[in-house]
Amino acid sequence: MIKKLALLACSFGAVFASEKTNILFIFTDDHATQAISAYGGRFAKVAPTPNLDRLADEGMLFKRCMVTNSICGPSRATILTGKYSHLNGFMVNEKTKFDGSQQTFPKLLQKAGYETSIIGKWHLGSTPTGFDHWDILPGQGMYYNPDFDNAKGRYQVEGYCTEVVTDKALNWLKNERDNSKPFMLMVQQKAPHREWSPALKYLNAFDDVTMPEPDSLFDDYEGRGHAARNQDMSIEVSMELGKDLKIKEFDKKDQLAKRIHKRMNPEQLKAWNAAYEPKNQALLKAKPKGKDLVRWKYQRYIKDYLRCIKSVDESIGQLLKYLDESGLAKNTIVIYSSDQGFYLGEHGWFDKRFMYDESYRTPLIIRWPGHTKPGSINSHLVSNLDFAETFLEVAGQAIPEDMQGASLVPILKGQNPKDWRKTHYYHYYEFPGWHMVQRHEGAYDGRYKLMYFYDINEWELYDLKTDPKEMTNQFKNPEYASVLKRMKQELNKLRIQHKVPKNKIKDVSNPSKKYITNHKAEVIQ
Ligand code: SGN
Ligand code: CA
Repeated sequence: MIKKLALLACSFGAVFASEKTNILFIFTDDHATQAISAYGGRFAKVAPTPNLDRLADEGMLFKRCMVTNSICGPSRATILTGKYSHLNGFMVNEKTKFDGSQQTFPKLLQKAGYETSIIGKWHLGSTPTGFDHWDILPGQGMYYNPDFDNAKGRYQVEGYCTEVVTDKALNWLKNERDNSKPFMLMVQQKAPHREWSPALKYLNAFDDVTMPEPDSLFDDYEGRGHAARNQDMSIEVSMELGKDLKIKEFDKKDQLAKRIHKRMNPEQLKAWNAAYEPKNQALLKAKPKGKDLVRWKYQRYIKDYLRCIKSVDESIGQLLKYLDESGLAKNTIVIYSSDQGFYLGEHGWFDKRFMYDESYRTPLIIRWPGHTKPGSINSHLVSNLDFAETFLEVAGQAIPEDMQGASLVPILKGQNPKDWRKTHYYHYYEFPGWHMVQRHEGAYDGRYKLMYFYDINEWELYDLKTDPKEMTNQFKNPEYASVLKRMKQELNKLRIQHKVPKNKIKDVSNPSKKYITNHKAEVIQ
């Protein structure tokens, strides 16, 4: 009888807040799993992630969360819709606007009586739909004294972006939300996106540490194809000493001035200069060349990146603390993820886009008290394609037929669903574009990965068991003939299953833009 009444109440839109699970989705931009201690990668000992590690200790860490398309807007559109880029229409950054009239999980949660809110980076071009509250960074957003857009217009807030977004999220939770409703809050940080600008208080963190280098920092791409060779994302050539590495003497395009110096008040600028100037002057005096300069760039890059992570992690700590203090923790599922992974020097790179492991894999850590066994580690092939479905099931809602992923709820409850995907489909579309990564699609089964760069008609096949760093393309190796045949069949099956258009999708990027920024590595004279 009670159940019936509750159902009746639900069908009229009224929901008992205490019965529904709240959803806190914490999302960052470009956070690689290598930079989270709990993932145990190269930086396990130095990554400043005690709060993320705590979340993993209290929940489930997914080792194989693969993205559908390793780039910002498309990843966000996949999460909102539970659909691949070719069906949600958002295939590349910048040129397209997200069609907000389509079905999204926040809209479905609203119908189920949830109050929905998004704070921070949105990066989908259009005005958010499906949110009762939105307060977003325009475009990529700025690290220092960021602008925000909300229903009333644009305004600026003084402070460091990660902290400002966290304060806004805490304020919404404490003072602004409707306590009679369950909530779904998306806290979306800009950090640790390029140009990796840290909070002033952390500018000198890691000064005494030498960051471990990846084996492939000086990769010669032997054994790979033209796509890996001809990208524009190497630390050596593409990473700028000015904007990226914060040396004003190299700020030829005025980007350092525009993004950082001119946004700061005199006090902030003074603190910023006090931290960077002595280190910069030492470099200009030492004039390292060749590999030594690449090594210096790598150290500055990784330190700034991890300094950004310090604030991200601190923010997570504050949010978890509030959930504890308010008593909300036990009835709130907390999800941590990022829009994709990132190269932290592997293959000599920064940025993402490729289906190679470091940018194809994204962090996913979920704490769901009373449902998920603390400290569990999962290896199922899951995806950002599954997030919408998961949130809907957590909220007790039906999952629409046209969503293409599957709810993670059974996995979170410790089950081993027999029909879980055995292969995952990937497709990247942005060429020509930033960093000049060829368009490609591919299939991955947890061990073998088949990639097809269709515009240059080149295939690559990797065996991640024997070659986890993907250094040797086995496509032409006869020993892999049967694997290749099977993976090609899998790719075809996935294309049909996910309704990928048969004809090659026309170039959807913006060819009028000149993307290659540097053709030669900068030198310090
Ligand atoms: C900017 C960055 C690129 C980055 C894209 C996409 N350049 O254009 O390095 O790949 O964003 O990033 S920057 O000089 O402006 O920092 S994404 O996160 O939006 O996909
Ligand atoms: Ca990103």
